[in-house]
Amino acid sequence: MPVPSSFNDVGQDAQLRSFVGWVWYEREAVLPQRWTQDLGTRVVLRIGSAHYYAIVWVNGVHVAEHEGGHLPFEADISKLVQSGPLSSCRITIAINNTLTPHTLPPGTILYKTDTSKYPKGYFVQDINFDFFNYAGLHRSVILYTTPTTYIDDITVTTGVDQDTGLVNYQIFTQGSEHVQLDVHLLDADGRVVADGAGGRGQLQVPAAHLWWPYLMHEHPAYLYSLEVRMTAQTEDGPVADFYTLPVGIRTVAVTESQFLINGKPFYFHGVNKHEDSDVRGKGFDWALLMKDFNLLRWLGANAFRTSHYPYAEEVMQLCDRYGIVVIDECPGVGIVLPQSYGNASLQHHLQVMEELVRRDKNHPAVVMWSVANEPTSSLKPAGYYLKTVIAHTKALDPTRPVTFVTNSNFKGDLGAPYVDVICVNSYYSWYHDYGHLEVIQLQLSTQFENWYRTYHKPIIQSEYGAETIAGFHEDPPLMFTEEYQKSLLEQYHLVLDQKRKEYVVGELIWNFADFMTNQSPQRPVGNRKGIFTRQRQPKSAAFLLRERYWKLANETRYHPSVAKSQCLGNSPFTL
Ligand code: BDP
Repeated sequence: MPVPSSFNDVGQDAQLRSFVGWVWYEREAVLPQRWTQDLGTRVVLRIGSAHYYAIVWVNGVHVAEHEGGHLPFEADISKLVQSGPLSSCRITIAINNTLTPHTLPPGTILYKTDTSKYPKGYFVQDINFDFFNYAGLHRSVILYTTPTTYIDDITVTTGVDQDTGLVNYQIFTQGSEHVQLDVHLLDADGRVVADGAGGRGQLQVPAAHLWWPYLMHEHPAYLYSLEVRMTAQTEDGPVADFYTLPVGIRTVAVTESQFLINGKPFYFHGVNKHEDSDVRGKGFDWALLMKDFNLLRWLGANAFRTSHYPYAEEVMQLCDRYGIVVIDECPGVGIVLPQSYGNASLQHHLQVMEELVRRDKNHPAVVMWSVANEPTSSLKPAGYYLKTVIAHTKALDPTRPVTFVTNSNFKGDLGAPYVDVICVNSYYSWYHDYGHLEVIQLQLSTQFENWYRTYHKPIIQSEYGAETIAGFHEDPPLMFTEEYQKSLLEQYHLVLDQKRKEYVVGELIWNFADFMTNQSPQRPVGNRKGIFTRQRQPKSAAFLLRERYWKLANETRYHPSVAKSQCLGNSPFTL
């Protein structure tokens, strides 16, 4: 079985495709002698993503267990590989994709006991989310080394004072109390612009280049490099560790009606995505990733939401580099049953947010955390649950707003009081009043007005869209045709254009591309609401959105003629 890849679509075996239970991966790696003989070397096994529950052994010895399919985990395996003359290392990973009411996402195993209909022991995995539960080793498994005294973690937060950039850093080391830390901040040309020393401090960058979103500024996504050098005297002699972290200097803030980046109003015009493609399922693939980024840039999209789980780290790194703004969502999708709001679920959800924030906190592209998608937020226990997860996330990261994405009625939503931005999904003229495009404007205006009147918080239309089979055409538009998708979007845009002048701060289409789901009578080989096909070819709506997004980019672009310190040409962006 190749890694990284989902196992489901690689074979020709229908049973493997829909398999629920334990699968086993095993691989022998030969390590360099220095790793196995130098006791000052720390050898680490890192697993980028194993969906869903994983148990790991090295040379037959249990080294790690991890719950949750979309975040990395690691194990220090030094002792195991340095204990004998062998330089080989047998890595065994058992993975179980079973989802229960307490996993994230949750699911239920339904046992079918009617023996007149089902064979003995028959069960199915039931889920309340709309994407295929691909499983396996979705991201790379790597072995790496550090010295035994090493840099374990860095937290960077940034601020701006007039035109001085402020970079606050905190460095955590392991292995020795007596370390020396030297810090340098380098600009994009490699020139040192600030120095520091010690485990925490603030670097000041006069006339700083700020990190701006794609299309908001002539020079978006400016990145500095934070170089951290650790030296220590240990029993085994002097030790050094070195780490470089890209740093974007930017601020994020939310008012009653605006989302501000670097103090300027930002309008999210972008997409919801999935990690999903032919053959590899949710397996990481550089070529696919670059294609997606080229499509996003072609489209003029400045943002996406990681619906409905954290994406690969490489995705986040590219967002930093290209200036694509991210709403970073955890796998809290399909939380609908009352059993999924108990203590076991809550505790796991808090743990997942800790892992997510630890992984993604330093990405300037990440401007907001989303703790869930469409939970049953009108259920009584949901209020305390969402309040607790949001408060915990804010405590972990006080610098970013927090939200969850709702499809509940504004009157009964028990989580909305705790979010910074209202993110609302609606499918007018698709799941409701289907075929009746003429009701969209009224229903959408009412939706926005209700939410704003109740909460006085900025609103993002976090999903809207229509199922569309590429190549289906009917005019006047009929459901499932490219014409219908386009017309539906146009109706939404008419209202968005009014409300974005007031308090709507973004629109994210559902979905960037067609994706695989469970089989159902509503899903013709997956969800077809993509503006691109699963093979990343455009439907008509992609051209419509492209025109709109570039127009929005020109309108909402920050014009620095008002800022004295920067000077830009006035030429608009062109398609
Ligand atoms: C929304 C969900 C999303 C679905 C979409 C749809 O958030 O995951 O795929 O509906 O039905 O409610 O297409």
